[in-house]
Amino acid sequence: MKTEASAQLFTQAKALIPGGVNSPVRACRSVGCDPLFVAKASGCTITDVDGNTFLDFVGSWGPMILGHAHPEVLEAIRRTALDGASFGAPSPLEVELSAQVCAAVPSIDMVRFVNSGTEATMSAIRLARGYTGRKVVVKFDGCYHGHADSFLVKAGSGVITLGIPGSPGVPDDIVRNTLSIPYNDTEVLAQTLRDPSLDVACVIVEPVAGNMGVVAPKSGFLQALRELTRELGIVLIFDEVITGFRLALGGAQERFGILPDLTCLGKIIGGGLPVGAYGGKREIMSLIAPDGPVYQAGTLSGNPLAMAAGLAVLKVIRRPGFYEELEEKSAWFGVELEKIAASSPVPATLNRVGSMLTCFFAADPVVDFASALRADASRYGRHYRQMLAGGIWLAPSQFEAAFVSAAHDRQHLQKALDITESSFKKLID
Ligand code: KE4
Repeated sequence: MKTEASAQLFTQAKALIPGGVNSPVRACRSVGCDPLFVAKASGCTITDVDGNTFLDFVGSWGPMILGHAHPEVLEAIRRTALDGASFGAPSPLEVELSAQVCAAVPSIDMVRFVNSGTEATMSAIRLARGYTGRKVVVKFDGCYHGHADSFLVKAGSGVITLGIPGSPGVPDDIVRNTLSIPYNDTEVLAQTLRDPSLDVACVIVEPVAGNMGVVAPKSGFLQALRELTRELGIVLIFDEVITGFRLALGGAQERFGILPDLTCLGKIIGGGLPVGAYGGKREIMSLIAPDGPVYQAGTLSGNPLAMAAGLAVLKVIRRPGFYEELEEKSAWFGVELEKIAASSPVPATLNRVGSMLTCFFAADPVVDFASALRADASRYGRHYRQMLAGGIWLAPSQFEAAFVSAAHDRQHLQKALDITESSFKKLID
């Protein structure tokens, strides 16, 4: 595979941008190769600057549920751009998108748009602390909520991929007010939340974890979380930056029937443009400035281009049968992958929820961070490189999700299965 143009760009980039990338996991450090630079993408196909094409199962880490360059999304951006890109003043599209988000997500009465998932989650915990007057944030090992100081404690995604224990630069008193406990462990959860020495403001959770690889909530885990936080007056925050509008129109909270107090969104609602959002009960959201004293702001928040892209995506995913079709092909793909994993010469296990999935190179089920860390990440690196050589674009980390989009058809998925099967056979040491 020709990679000269990518290599040249990477050399230039490394002199200008830390690691040559604008987000660490893209550097492909954990999968033992240099990153390929993307020239364009359409549907489920990505083309790099050397002209190599790949079937994309990263989807820009989740936003591209429709596939890339969807005509209705492009037209919405093009048309809106003709009237200006950003005003720093209210405009109609943000009212329209907020109405659709509030109508779609069961727990959201009011919503505030920001520019990234990190902004959404950092604002949500500030709001929870302001609402309760308490300090401690409880998160779960292996979950990732963006790079705000409070979250870089036993975090997933790029933090674990690069083996960064936490992050230098995060003051101890910040870390002291973040408790990270095992995902799916209701006993430790109850002990922690009931500990009288802790003044817990909120619990933030990925209702389906995507950042240690995909890990589903055990039966009763989310229910226990909801009941305990309600009993103890703790704000329950669902970080649905990945799962929002992915697992159902109403996200994981619709799929599992558990309503949090606050929800964080991102990725899909921006259609590929920078958008995050946080929302929830009116009683809590009304504390946000300028209605209330909890401050949060943003120059480009709610900008027309991003709102137009998000509206175009929601218009497509709200069409009858969209989620049923996505679920049906993802389920078929998952069953076929499980068959390949079961007959694989090396230990492999598949976790899938809806159209998000991870193949762990592990012999035992992966149900939390500790079991995810027992996966063979170096074997995943070999698999990654073999899949890329076969034309399949996977996440450059064992601790991420792969995504099926509306643009993947059975032929695309069958090709991915064939390449996966041949890659597994070559993983024997
Ligand atoms: P951003 O600030 O990257 O938009 O969102 C942070 C975030 C918050 N919550 C969840 C559940 C997330 O998954 C993320 C970001 N996801 C990662 C990939 N798993 C972004 C990819 C990257 O860091 O380059």
